[in-house]
Amino acid sequence: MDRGERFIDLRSDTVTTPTEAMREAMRDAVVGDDVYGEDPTVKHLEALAAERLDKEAALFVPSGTMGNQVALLVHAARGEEVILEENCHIYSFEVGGPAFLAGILTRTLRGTHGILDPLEIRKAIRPESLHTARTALICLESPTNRGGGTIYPPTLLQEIFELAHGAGVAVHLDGARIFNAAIAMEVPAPAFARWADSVMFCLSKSLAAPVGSLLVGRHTFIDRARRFRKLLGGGMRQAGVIAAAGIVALETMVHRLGEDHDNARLLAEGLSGIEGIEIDLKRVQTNIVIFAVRHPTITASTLSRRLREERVLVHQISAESIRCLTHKDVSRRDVEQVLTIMRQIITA
Ligand code: TLP
Repeated sequence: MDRGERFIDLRSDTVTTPTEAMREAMRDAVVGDDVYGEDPTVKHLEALAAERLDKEAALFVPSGTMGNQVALLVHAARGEEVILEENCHIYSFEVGGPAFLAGILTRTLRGTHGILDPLEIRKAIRPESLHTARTALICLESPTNRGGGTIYPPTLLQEIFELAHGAGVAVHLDGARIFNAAIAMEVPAPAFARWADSVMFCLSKSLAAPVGSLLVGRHTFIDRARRFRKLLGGGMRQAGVIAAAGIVALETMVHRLGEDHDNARLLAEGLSGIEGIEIDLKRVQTNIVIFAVRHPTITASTLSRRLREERVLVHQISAESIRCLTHKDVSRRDVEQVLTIMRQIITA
């Protein structure tokens, strides 16, 4: 079981390193100044992203966080309200961006493993009144992060989109891992994207590009988003160097995501047989595995620490819970090793 210095890193799929093909594409990228709109590789990536999600246009942004925050800035004016799930990334893990940057009110609802109920959304949309903030936007996250990789099926997205539009409210989809959802549900990504006015997805998570995310939507939306990206300092110059890796990511890394999902399932099923570990196997639909440690002598933090000593990295997300993500730098054999190590730690 000697892995030398190598860690099995299950903290996130953000830790993936670029492939050789990405590095080559980066070296050979034809570039220009993208703030002048002169970088052909960025343009190519943006066109490809729009095409892959069947939207009119796309904007390359440095991170998922910037993509989401730019979307909020476009969709909602100061003092307006946005409805979101209480554990979603935009609300919980973007440093208070909605308040700090956009000056908007956040109306959080509790979902089931991150998935919102359309009836609750309907109730939360405010009728027009002189006294209240206008509900401007609903943000959905799919696959969910803290929900454990759960997915909004297209029919549910459609229901929410139609009720939102009926009330004059826009929908933004944080689809950081939208291609994981597409592969897991065996539907094309546009089947999700069509039910949102804007979608953000990441290149630097399970698709393994080193940097970058895309925001997609209508031309009018992207034109406004470009201004806010500049305002937030996200106007990048010879960004074709990183966009080139993103093109390779979209062209070569989507089809292999099923492998990560199989490995996540293997991990989850193995964990379910270990004493003191509680896991809901139904929640494991993509590459995310969240489990609770409820053991008489071992806590989640002891387990994380012991795993680190054995060169396995996980992400402890609460006093009891641990999150693991599978990705292209974690093999089936790695998962088997992790399970063996976990059993050893727990039975020791
Ligand atoms: N998630 C990261 C970290 O924030 C924890 C991770 O390791 O999962 N939306 C979703 C659903 C995300 O999971 C993330 C990142 C983002 C947005 C933000 O993307 P970045 O990190 O590129 O700003």
